[in-house]
Amino acid sequence: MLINIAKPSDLTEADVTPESIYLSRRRFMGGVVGLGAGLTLSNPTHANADYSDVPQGDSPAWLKEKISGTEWRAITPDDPDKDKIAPYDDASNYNNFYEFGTGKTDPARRAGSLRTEPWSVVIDGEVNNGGRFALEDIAKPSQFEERIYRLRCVEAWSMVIPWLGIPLADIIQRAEPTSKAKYVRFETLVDPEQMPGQRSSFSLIDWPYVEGLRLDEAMHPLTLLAMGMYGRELPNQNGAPLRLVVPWKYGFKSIKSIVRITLVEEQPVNSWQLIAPNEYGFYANVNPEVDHPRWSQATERRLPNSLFSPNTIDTLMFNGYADEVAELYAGLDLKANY
Ligand SMILES: Nc1nc2c(c(=O)[nH]1)N[C@H]1C(S)=C(S)[C@@H](COP(=O)(O)O)O[C@H]1N2
Ligand SMILES: [Mo]
Repeated sequence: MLINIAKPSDLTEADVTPESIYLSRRRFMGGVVGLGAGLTLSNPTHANADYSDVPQGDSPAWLKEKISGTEWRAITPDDPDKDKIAPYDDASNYNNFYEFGTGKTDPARRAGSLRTEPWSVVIDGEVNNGGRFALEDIAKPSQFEERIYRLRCVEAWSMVIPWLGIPLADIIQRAEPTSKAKYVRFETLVDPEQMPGQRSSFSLIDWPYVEGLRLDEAMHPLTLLAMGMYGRELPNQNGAPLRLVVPWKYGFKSIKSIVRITLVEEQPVNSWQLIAPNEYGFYANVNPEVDHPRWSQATERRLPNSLFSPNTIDTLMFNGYADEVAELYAGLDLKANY
């Protein structure tokens, strides 16, 4: 499969428009931006995609500048009626981020203590061009893009979230993996002073929170390093200033507040695998046919919902991204490799 994502130079002026103009224009434009085969794209009038009420955060000037240069050319889920973007208030107040507590509202209440500036990321392991890089230098050479993706948590709820960021493949290519590099391992910050969940002696997780991808998954064009959402920087509770988004996998793969990216030879063991290996695997591809030992994965609650309108929908294979990613797993037993 080849996803032909247009280069900035291929885009017309209408495709690369500052946010403010874009936001007012987007509701009136009908055209479909022509990108390559495979990806379901992109009606710029995607239902309820209006971020004008979203409060702006306070991020450094370089990040604001990158965000205003975003290609507002969303790669979207394919059903704009059903796949409505979650209101910002839901996406930023119903979170899993155990570094700030295990309750869904703990991260929004407590993540204010995280200092995201300055921030640097170590890129090391099987690479020729590793080191410690300021976030700004990681972001600078890449074009920011918007990606409207479904996020499906293994707990059987989901949301549609508009992310901003850069393909992970950009970063990995620049690091120049050696021929031994087969997997990518990610780590979240460890700092109990800033992260109250890491001070709790009852914590399940052996910090840092760790995740991993196979190198071909990491290089896949859908795999995003997000630095923003809803047309602004990431709120801390969503993993500021840098988090992974892998839309065809359960949400726990999408590790937040990343400080280290290591190219490795062996398959990394992720935090949830360590805690309960019979419940959480390395792959964690969304799959309605492979149930979690304690609950079914056949359906999900699409948020926002309510008691009177539970909004239960069928879960899709690979979270609806099968056309793009199924061939990564040709020949792999998805029941054994959950
Ligand atoms: N470091 C870290 N990353 C994490 C988590 C976490 O607890 N710590 N939770 C994961 C889980 S279970 C989910 S569902 C998503 C939630 O992302 P969101 O809060 O932005 O919706 O983040 C993932 N990334
Ligand atoms: Mo999750």
